[in-house]
Amino acid sequence: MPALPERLSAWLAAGHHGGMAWMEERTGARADPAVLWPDVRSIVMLGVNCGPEGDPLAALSDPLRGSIAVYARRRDYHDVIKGKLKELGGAFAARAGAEIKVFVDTAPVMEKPLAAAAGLGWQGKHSVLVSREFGNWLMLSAIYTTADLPVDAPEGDRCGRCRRCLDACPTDAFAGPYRLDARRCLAYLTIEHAGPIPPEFRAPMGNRVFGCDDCLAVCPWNKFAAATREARLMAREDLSAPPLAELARLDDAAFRTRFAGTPIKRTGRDRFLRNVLIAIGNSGDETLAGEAERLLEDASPLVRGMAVWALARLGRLPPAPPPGEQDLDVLAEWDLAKNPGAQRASPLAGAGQRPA
Ligand code: B12
Ligand code: SF4
Ligand code: SF4
Repeated sequence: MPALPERLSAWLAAGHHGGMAWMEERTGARADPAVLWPDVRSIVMLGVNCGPEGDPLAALSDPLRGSIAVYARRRDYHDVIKGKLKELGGAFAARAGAEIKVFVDTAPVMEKPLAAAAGLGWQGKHSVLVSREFGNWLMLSAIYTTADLPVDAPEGDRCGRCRRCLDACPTDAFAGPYRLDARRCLAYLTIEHAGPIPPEFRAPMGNRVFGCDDCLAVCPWNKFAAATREARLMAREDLSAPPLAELARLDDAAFRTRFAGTPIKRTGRDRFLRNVLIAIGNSGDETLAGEAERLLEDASPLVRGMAVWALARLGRLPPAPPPGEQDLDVLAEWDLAKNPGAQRASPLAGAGQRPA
């Protein structure tokens, strides 16, 4: 994959990774498997079908509920796939008399271009791997091995003139076909981004409280996709479209209990509540204003700040901050709510703006 080091460097140089500083580390190993493990001779790329049971975007049309990305409505795929990989890799290593290392998601491994090179599919214009058989719903993993294996032919690009994924993006996150600016992507903003979500992305977020599937769901190649048959990866009923009023009441302990073993635990309670409050603001439903009012007194400044935004959007913001409010970021939200034209004082302001 000769173009890979240059493409990774260009993505990082453009700042498209935003605050994911871990993407800047071990770039040599990420772009070249032989730097990660000098003894590697072959890579076996695997995909597990995580296809949804119904319309993946159905939850977007109910503003009183939170929309959670398909991959997160169930048990954490890292745990499920790691177990399968160890089993498969162990059996392979014993038979081949070779060494192996297994990876799913978290190592410096570029899983999409590797999977494309191995013939599992191609990277669509949204950059995700598309499979002719499974559409957009494969989760990827890798077995690196010292065994010399025959090489499969790569899959060619089958996007043609289609650009549905690019046009469907609610935040215009693509700098061009195949080039995602993560700073504008709701999957990044709702999951990886730590601080307040820049104001320009709050309304387009709608009710997405964890991740986003829009660019995947509109792809015409999903017509061949089927729901997952892996019982441990089937959607949990209580995670499919939970009521916002219920989510807004989670304290730390309740958050940990409810989302234990799922990908959602990654954000922690405060970041998740930040997202829930934005969804409440976007709901247009005043019956949810009481939840946001209560959270004006929350211990987390991140949560208090988004409660201000939600109440302003619902037209229910009190005339002044609670007397004890001293956090500068929260007070900046009050200023912004009272004078929508004013520049945010937070150092994170503009973090999501695409450079000219
Ligand atoms: C960082 C990361 C993110 C970031 C950045 C996403 C991104 N596109 O890079 C954020 C948080 C935004 C994210 C979001 C999502 N992610 Co993610 N993420 C990753 C991770 C950890 C690394 C990806 C990476 O290396 N990015 C660096 C960039 C430079 O690489 P790239 O995307 O391949 O970019 C290529 C193109 O730009 C291309 N290119 C550039 N110019 C040109 C020009 C032409 C002509 C061509 C052909 C190509 C081309 O070259 C680059 C190198 O191949 C991988 C796991 C892993 N270790 O690989 C999961 C992974 C990509 N994520 C995954 C998923 C499921 C998602 C979400 C769908 C989750 C959700 N529902 O909310 C969204 C999808 C958003 C999207 N459209 O990408 C899956 C994708 C599975 C698949 N079938 O491909 C992965 C593989 C995890 C896994 N183990 O399954 N993710
Ligand atoms: S995941 Fe959502 S926000 Fe991110 S690029 Fe795809 S459509 Fe856009
Ligand atoms: S929606 Fe169209 S352009 Fe995007 S990945 Fe699918 S086929 Fe390619």
